[in-house]
Amino acid sequence: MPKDLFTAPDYYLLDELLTDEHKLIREAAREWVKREVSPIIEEAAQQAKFPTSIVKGLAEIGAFGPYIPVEYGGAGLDQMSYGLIMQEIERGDSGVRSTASVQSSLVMYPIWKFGDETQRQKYLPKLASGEFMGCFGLTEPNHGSNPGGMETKFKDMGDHYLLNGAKMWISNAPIADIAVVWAKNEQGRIHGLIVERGMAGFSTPETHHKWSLRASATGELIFDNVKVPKENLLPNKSGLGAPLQCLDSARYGIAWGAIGAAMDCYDTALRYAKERVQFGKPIAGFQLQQKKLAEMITDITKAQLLTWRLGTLRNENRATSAQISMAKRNNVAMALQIARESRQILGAMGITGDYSIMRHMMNLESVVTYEGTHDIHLLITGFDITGISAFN
Ligand code: TGC
Ligand code: FAD
Repeated sequence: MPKDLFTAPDYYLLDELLTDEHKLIREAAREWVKREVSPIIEEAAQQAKFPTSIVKGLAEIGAFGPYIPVEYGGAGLDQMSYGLIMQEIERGDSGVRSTASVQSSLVMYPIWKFGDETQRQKYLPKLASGEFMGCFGLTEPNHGSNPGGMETKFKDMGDHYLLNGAKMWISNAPIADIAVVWAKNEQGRIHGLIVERGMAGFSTPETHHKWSLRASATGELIFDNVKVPKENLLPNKSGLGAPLQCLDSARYGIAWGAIGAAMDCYDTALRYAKERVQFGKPIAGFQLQQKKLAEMITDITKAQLLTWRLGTLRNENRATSAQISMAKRNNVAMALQIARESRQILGAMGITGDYSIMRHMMNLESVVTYEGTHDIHLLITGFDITGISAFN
């Protein structure tokens, strides 16, 4: 892979809206991605291998629990900083951002928000340092967009719970030390349970042959009469709203992350278009290519503004779930469109691993599906503005 020459576009001078601390945090993440991710990520994706070497660095730049309080090992940062870190990581690769999203928003967040003090002390510092990796089991073979129908269940056996069922499409599953698993009790109420690797009857087979997120490990979670200690139930929130609240935090990070992937594709295509000569002049001089590039920077700028405002609302604890859905949906679709257009600007070179664009494009096919599909987020907006649910 050629040297990473990334320069971030800031067409509307949005840096002026950030504090010096935000810019320092972003620069640290940006430099780390250039140094540690860019040189190895293409090979990891080609080999379909999660690059374990990056775990320590992710912890060091604060990507594991950016907003989790320092007393639990988190970085104690605000929501804008969290977003900026996700943007920079996904500029490198959506799969690496997935690893960080899952660890932070889908594992540390529920333990912090819905766990008791013993659970927080036991797990959060180890997750923040990367000593423990976690995963989040909501989706099942028969229940993706409709997680409320889940079949995974647990039974109260007096001194422990007995867990049975299966989850699939679980990011980090093959490398996880713990899993936050959503399952129904005998009354049909959804609860979160912490399942640890090594518990008898618990296995995490890897999902192979993905054309997308190849540098992220995906797998199943199988529970065959797993005895889960009672102290591993998250006591402070139950019902479908609990996992959905975690998803709000992760979807917010994805809204930022998608901008990173889009910026990388745009920056690569712009540089290439200025250098590639056809018919005696750089292809950047042809109107059709300028249209593509001009529309890209317009769409990136709109997404940056949307997301900056969402970050401000999140910092004030005023962002609604529907606002987060709108940003996740808009920004991922925007990034996917930019990846496709950028790929065309590079012609045949665009399909090779010499450039990051095709990898981003394939990754974004997962990002547009997970954490709520493009269509589901549209229906969430539809529900929000009409008051009528079109889900069922
Ligand atoms: P519905 O009846 O609307 O809601 C059930 C309860 O949940 C509450 N609620 C929320 N609470 C917090 N945050 C949200 N975003 C919430 N949305 C809804 C709601 O108020 C209600 O509470 P209560 O007290 O009245 O019971 O639920 P529904 O069954 O009709 O479904 C709604 C729907 C379709 C929007 C939801 O289920 C959904 O979002 N589906 C998409 C599923 C999804 O996003 N799965 C993601 C799996 S994890 C993943 O993909 C990780 S990839 C990570 C990576 O690699 O980066
Ligand atoms: P389905 O729900 O079967 O949907 C199929 C199609 O039907 C979609 O286009 C959808 O929009 C549409 N559709 C469904 N319902 C409606 C409706 N009511 N109205 C209109 N259209 C509808 N899950 C986890 O729990 N944890 C993870 O860590 C995780 N990581 C993932 C990693 C990867 C790489 C991928 C690809 C997925 C991951 N997922 C994870 C699962 C992901 O969240 C689901 O794939 C997603 O929620 C969609 O579910 P589904 O694939 O079963 O699609």
